[in-house]
Amino acid sequence: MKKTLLPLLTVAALAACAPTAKTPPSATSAAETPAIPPKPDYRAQAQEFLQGYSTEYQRLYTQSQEAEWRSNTHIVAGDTTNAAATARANQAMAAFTGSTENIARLRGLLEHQAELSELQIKQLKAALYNAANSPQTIADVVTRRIKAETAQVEKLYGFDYKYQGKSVTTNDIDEVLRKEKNPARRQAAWEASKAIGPTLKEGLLNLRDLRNETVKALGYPDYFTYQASDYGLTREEMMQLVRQLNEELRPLYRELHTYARYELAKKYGQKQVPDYLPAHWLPNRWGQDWSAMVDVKGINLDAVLAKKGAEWQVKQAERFYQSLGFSALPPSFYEKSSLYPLPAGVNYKKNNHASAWHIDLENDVRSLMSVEPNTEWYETTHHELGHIYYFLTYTNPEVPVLLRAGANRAYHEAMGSLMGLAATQKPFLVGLNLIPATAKTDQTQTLLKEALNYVTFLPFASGVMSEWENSFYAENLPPDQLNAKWWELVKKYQGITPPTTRGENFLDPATKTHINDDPAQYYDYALSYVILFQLHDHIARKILKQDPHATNYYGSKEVGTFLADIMRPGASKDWRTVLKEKTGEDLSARAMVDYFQPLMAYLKAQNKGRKYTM
Ligand code: X8Z
Ligand code: ZN
Repeated sequence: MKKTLLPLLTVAALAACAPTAKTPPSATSAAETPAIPPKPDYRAQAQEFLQGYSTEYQRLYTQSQEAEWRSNTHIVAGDTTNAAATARANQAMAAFTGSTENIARLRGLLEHQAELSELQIKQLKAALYNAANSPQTIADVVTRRIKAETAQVEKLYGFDYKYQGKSVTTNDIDEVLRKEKNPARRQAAWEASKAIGPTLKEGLLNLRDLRNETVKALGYPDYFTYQASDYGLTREEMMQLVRQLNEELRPLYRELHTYARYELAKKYGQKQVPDYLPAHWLPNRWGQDWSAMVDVKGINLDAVLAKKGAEWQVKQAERFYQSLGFSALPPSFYEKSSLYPLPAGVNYKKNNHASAWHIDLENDVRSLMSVEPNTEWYETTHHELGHIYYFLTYTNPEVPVLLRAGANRAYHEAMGSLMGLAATQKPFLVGLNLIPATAKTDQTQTLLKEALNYVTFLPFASGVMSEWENSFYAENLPPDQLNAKWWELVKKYQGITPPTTRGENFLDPATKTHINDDPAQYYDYALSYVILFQLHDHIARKILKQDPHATNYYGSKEVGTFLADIMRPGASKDWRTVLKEKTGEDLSARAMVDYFQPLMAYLKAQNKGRKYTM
């Protein structure tokens, strides 16, 4: 999802819960003792304030998103028109959300929480959280940050990747990493993908200072703490949570790591099995998803999708959501989205990373993707439509504009990833006639392929990414240790090493788009995977009464209702309450660990006699 600012507010719901003010007695006769001044009606005041605030917020948010959309879909080298317009729109937004007057009003009203409704308090807090990202007491810092952010995005998505002397897209590089067997060509592609890093270094260091300085004005010690506070957690609590998740998945990861080292050494004809996985051996630029390593006989989804085409994938994902009872996407989704790679020869570029946008916090929803017909984009399409259906579902009169967001950010990421998992399970594929019912498939290989996707992701997301950003923002990681720290973490958590020494002349973390434009919140994805398996476990066992490893959600209105009930309140309901009510559990890796447990025995047998290095 595009995670810029938080949502805003509609007022119908509030109006319903705000009691009418008792009219105070007005005139007093001169002879009487002076009347006690009427007690202020804070609920009515908050209501009035929120109404005006939300209308303006929504207007400015829409303008900012429209400008950002243009900046992300039409990047013309050397042309700063879009960047300037985006910076202007974002500054207007910042001037409003961070205005001294608004901050004072928000704080003033929050001093009377006892007299406000829960929904009002939530909205006021959301507005104050937004204010902390743009406090106008330090307007010059905010202005510089907005300019620096816009410039960084242009650099990031305007970069000309070169492989074998030719300009290539990141889709092209990813394809080489998924398919190429020659280690030298793999290494060249991997290195090509990292060439962008150094170009982003100065901008990123500047952004660190500006982001940290911005949030300090409202009392957050650093930007990482600010982002974690959106979950109601301190930085330390967030780090403790992600470290714990990582620990819980570690035994399984250790087996997968050992398995992959030996299998890939065989595949690339290497006699010596390395202790750590060479980064360029893996089918992903960051080693965050290894699933392309394994082909499951009988389920060659890539081949099926290649025949169906990219557009079919998007429509099929929509049909899946519709089958659960969600509406068809609004026609404007197809008219305004940018779903496929740009045609060859155009003189502009676009953001190459998938995202979903809630442009006006109403029904103008769009996705920015470069969908190609393959399994990775098939899952990503389901992921992005998850965001889109979340947007559409909490766009309802009960949810004030300021609370049109996920129960937390991880829920927003979980919905579509859950559907992506469901859309690859065998009974689902058979039900859609994508594979024959008679196809003989190996359950263990299927589970292995899934583990190489979901389990291998955790050390990257909760380990490398979260630890690096924590260190970068909160521990002031020195500029001459940025890459060293990255590779130290990659070795420790993922057990991966680079093909050659990566000194400080490189900046490999910056090759991950989120480091630049979705900062200090990558743990969202780690948490989302954990939530995803909690939801899936509940759906499979309690709703569908199916084995979680072999489900078919298609057409189940009950599953649709379950998911829509989570989506509908947006951020107006506490995320812990939602999970407890819907699954009976607190946040935990229990379901994820259980799901992959059957693989342990297989991997241990495969790895018998092999050297473990982690
Ligand atoms: O960034 C994304 C989505 C967009 S919200 C495609 N994901 C993470 C990534 O690509 O690094 C989905 C899973 C992990
Ligand atoms: Zn997402």
